[in-house]
Amino acid sequence: MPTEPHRETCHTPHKTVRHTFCRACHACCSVLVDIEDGVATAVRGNRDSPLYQGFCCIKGQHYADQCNHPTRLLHSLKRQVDGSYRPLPVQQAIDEIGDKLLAIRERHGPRAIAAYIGTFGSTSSSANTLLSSALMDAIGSPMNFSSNTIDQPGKFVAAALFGEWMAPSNNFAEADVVMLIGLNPLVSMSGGMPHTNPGRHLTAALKRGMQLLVIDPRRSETARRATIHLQSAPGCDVLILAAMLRTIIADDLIDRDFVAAHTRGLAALQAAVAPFTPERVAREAGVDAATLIDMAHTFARAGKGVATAGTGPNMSGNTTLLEYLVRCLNTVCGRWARAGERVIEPGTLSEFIQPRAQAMDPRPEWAYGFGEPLVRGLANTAAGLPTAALPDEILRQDEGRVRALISHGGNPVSVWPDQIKTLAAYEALELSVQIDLRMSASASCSDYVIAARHPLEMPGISLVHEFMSSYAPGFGTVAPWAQYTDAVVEPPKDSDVIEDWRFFYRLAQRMGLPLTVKPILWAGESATAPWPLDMQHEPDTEALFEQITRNARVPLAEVKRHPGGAIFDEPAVHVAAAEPGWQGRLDLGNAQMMALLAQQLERATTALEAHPYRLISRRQINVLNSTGHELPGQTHGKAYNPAYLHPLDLAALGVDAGARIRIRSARADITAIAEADNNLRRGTVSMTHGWGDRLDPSLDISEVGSSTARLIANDVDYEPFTGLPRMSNIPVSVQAL
Ligand SMILES: Nc1nc2c(c(=O)[nH]1)N[C@H]1C(S)=C(S)[C@@H](COP(=O)(O)OP(=O)(O)OC[C@H]3O[C@@H](n4cnc5c(=O)[nH]c(N)nc54)[C@H](O)[C@@H]3O)O[C@H]1N2
Ligand SMILES: Nc1nc2c(c(=O)[nH]1)N[C@H]1C(S)=C(S)[C@@H](COP(=O)(O)OP(=O)(O)OC[C@H]3O[C@@H](n4cnc5c(=O)[nH]c(N)nc54)[C@H](O)[C@@H]3O)O[C@H]1N2
Ligand code: SF4
Ligand SMILES: [Mo]
Repeated sequence: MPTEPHRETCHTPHKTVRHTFCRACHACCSVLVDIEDGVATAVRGNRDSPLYQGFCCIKGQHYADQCNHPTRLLHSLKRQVDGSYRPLPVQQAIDEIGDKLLAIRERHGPRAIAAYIGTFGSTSSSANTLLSSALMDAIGSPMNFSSNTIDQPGKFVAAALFGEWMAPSNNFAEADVVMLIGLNPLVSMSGGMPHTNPGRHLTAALKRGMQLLVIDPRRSETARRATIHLQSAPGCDVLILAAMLRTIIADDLIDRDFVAAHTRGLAALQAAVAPFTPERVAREAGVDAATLIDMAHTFARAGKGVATAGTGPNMSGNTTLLEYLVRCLNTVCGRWARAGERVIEPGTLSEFIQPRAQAMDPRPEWAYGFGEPLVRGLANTAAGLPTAALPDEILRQDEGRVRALISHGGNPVSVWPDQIKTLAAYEALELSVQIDLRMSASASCSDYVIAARHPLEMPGISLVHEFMSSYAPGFGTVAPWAQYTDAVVEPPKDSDVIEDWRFFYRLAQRMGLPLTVKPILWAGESATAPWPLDMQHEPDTEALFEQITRNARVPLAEVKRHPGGAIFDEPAVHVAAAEPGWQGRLDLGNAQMMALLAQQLERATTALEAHPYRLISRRQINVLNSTGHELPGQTHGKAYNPAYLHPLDLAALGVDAGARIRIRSARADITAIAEADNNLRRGTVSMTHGWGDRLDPSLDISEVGSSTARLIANDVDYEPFTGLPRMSNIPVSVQAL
């Protein structure tokens, strides 16, 4: 075949296709990566995966762009006296940080050192959070925070107050009904439906007759496919759940056998929900009472199913009470797996614990706070330390204050509630370290920025997706899937980037601290003993993975035999019968929860004159919190987060779509760009968080977006157990500019 002569001398790129899984979120989608000359050029779904069936969302499709992006950090940086940043070798950064941490510990004690782990601390590699926690233990500091307590912390505290069923909730694969209270899994891949290609699983489930019930002030992507959508006013979910419980109990639709055998407190619950008549609640929530009753009946009458709540209502006040009532609803309807049933998702690489048809008693001490008290009387709980209290711990005026912060795979300045206070806290820190891929807002406020390896440059195990099923009832997927991946590319030439966990390891080496790793477990008691690391010879990631998975149901070596991942459902796992003489019971009538519920009808529900709108949270498919804003292919060039309002509200305000508006809360005001959305309930303003991530005031909001974190006060309207402030359902006013 004739060829053009100049082509012959031209370099032919070496192309390969590799299996891996996406670590841009907890869904761990199985994907294929095109690699040309050692550079990842494209990512797409793996059609051969029976679970994901070729799914790869827009974030995953741009995973290579994130890795190769010109703004990607390829060297660690140190802030200079004039505020500029200069690159330095990562080992030098580690040595300097280690020496400074030792000096701070020496002068002020270990508690002066805090760590914060964000979303990507855990998704980027399963070794990361283990090593950062081991370092904090070795330092002797309890101040180990995570994004869990600015998310849905009530899930953990409610479980502590309610008790836990020691087998899974009903699985989506067998559900006749699913109730979603303020979550939008078709966008967020969160719970209520499988996080592994949720759209595909939902279509199949609706086809087989499953009923989808959605409660959301917005006709969300998920609500659009619902059998019944209750478009209630934000912040009314506790009232709605109480009314549903009242209806189900009054109409005798409860699972009497399950309730009698495994619970206590039904009478207390029945008395507590009595005042919550559907008519009264419907008035408060601005919905139709008949629809509310229909929804309760549909949920209770179906054979199997599950109710689950998301970030929206959790952030609208009362995260613990909300999650407690969700547990009550599932339990009175008996939505838990029974003895002899096959466990649909028993976990693969996580430590295997035999599910049993029995209830674990409540552990209220995990809810009421333990350990050293923090500001506002907050403390550690089953959900972890209250992250919303950390800025105040840094800003404390006494000797006990926090002086150093290591932030890893999270972005405090952009996403912590109360940005004004967070910025002040960063100013007050003696040492701030940010481990990141790019110059995020938090990086630009830190003394040291550690350039991390991109996940495509690191081996990985898909453990984080397995943890979804133990997060809360209704989370998880429909099969035990696991995947191992090697690093599919090497970091760019001349770069100096580090696997996150090695940063913690080498920091410990520099500080002369031996590290002992504790197993990760989200539910149950671990049988895996902590293991000490060899501090002389740095282990490789493989060796850590071997350790982490050593009590797994399926050996890591077996998972590695399937480069594209696989379903590991043999041998089947069944729910075992209760242990003889077992006494544990779930508590439907916790006195404190019942008392808190009684206060809910009395609360002021009328919108304040000054702040007639409610700002509600949401997520968007193409970015993850503050990540991905810099990738034009991903944002389609729309590098901001609009403030969505109902067209009639826009008209009433005299605001055109695309115009600038001022949104004012009791805490602060922000400028935003208005957009019309007739899917919204009137009176709400729907916005994503994490935007405005570049702090340069010369940038226009159309280039960076608007920060909703500025509108939040972290110390006014917060939940007493977890310290979670109001981060949705925020009273605001809206004005044309
Ligand atoms: N108003 C309001 N506030 C909210 C919420 C809300 O709904 N409304 N949601 C809350 C919730 S649920 C959460 S979880 C938090 C999110 O809290 P965070 O996890 O703290 O925030 P992210 O924006 O996810 O931060 C991710 C950071 O990790 C970096 N990163 C991305 N990929 C990688 C990687 O592979 N390795 C490393 N080392 N770094 C990486 C990104 O550049 C970014 O700086 O925000 C909370 N804040
Ligand atoms: N694409 C994408 N996926 C993500 C993320 C992302 O940023 N982008 N973030 C990840 C993170 S950190 C998390 S925690 C999960 C969260 O996942 P989800 O909990 O599903 O979060 P959202 O998608 O924001 O859906 C929350 C819904 O609650 C509604 N809502 C707001 N306030 C209220 C209220 O008071 N009551 C009721 N009933 N509804 C209300 C909103 O309109 C919205 O539709 O998503 C994860 N997945
Ligand atoms: S859903 Fe999550 S894991 Fe899957 S492709 Fe999108 S970002 Fe990646
Ligand atoms: Mo989250």
